[in-house]
Amino acid sequence: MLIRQKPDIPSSEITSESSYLNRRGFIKASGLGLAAVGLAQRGWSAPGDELSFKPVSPSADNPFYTSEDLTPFQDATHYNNFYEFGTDKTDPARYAGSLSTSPWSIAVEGEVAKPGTYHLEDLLKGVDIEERIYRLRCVEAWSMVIPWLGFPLADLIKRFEPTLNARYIEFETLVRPAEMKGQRSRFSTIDWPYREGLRMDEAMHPLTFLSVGAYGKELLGQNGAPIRLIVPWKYGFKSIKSIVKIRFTDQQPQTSWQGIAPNEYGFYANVNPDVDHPRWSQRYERRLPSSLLKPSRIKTQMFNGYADQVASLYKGMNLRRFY
Ligand SMILES: Nc1nc2c(c(=O)[nH]1)N[C@H]1C(S)=C(S)[C@@H](COP(=O)(O)O)O[C@H]1N2
Ligand SMILES: [Mo]
Repeated sequence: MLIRQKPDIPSSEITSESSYLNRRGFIKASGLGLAAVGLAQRGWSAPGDELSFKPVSPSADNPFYTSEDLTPFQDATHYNNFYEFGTDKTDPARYAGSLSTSPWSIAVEGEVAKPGTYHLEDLLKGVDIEERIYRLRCVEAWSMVIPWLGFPLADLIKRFEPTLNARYIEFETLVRPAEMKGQRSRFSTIDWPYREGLRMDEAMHPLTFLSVGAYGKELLGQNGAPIRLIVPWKYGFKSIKSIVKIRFTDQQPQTSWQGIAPNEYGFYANVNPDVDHPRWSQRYERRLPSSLLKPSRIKTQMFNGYADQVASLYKGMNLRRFY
């Protein structure tokens, strides 16, 4: 999957949004975007390495695309939530570099015909990495637009052959206090591992994505290397990072944030401007980068703008009760 970078592009430039877009043009023009070098040859080990991928098709009716401005790489990688590395927005960028992501494996458990522990390289063998430009909105009312790289979660789920009892799917993040500073803190509110879950139909929905990269490169630690979930119509906390376990169950899993404050963070967590968080409104969001002088305040959209695709999943449900 490695694209050898042309030496005439200085690496200092690669991180800016405009050069990312230029490089996309470059990749397309040279045909490199689809030139794959086998993953097995190199493992899946180096956050920040170039990735080859199928670029998103920029058409107005493509749900995997938006024409909104991309969040600059610097903001997307330096304003993060990843409590395993601390609770400050700048902690993940500062401390996630200590996480070693190779080797990496994912345990698959519960209601499936093919449980087991799978090496990430094996899971990714032969997988076509595609690009999707998705909004991600944090429950704290900021949002970003990020060119994620990855593949549909549904493609992976099918390979494990869930049984008819598999009504929900639960995810867990790595526990490794030696490399995750936040897990060593005595003041941590989270009972590790970080846990999240989806209903099976949400998990199988074509928008639901497993990301292994962003901005043309393998994910950086702070964004959830080596593999994290993206559920673009839900508040960001559902999009669990650095996944090491997937469990299929017949019962709705208990999630980390529900455990901390069930009246604030529901299981569904669908973005909904009409349902306030108990401590703040959800009507508006700050699109990063945002500052006091330029707050970039925009209206939050129902289901984060993905209502056409997902509203039918919740037909007949009281979205105030199932928040
Ligand atoms: N394991 C784990 N995953 C996590 C979190 C976390 O603290 N730990 N934070 C969540 C929250 S609240 C948000 S908003 C998104 C942020 O993703 P980003 O930093 O890549 O933008 O990650 C989510 N995934
Ligand atoms: Mo969040």
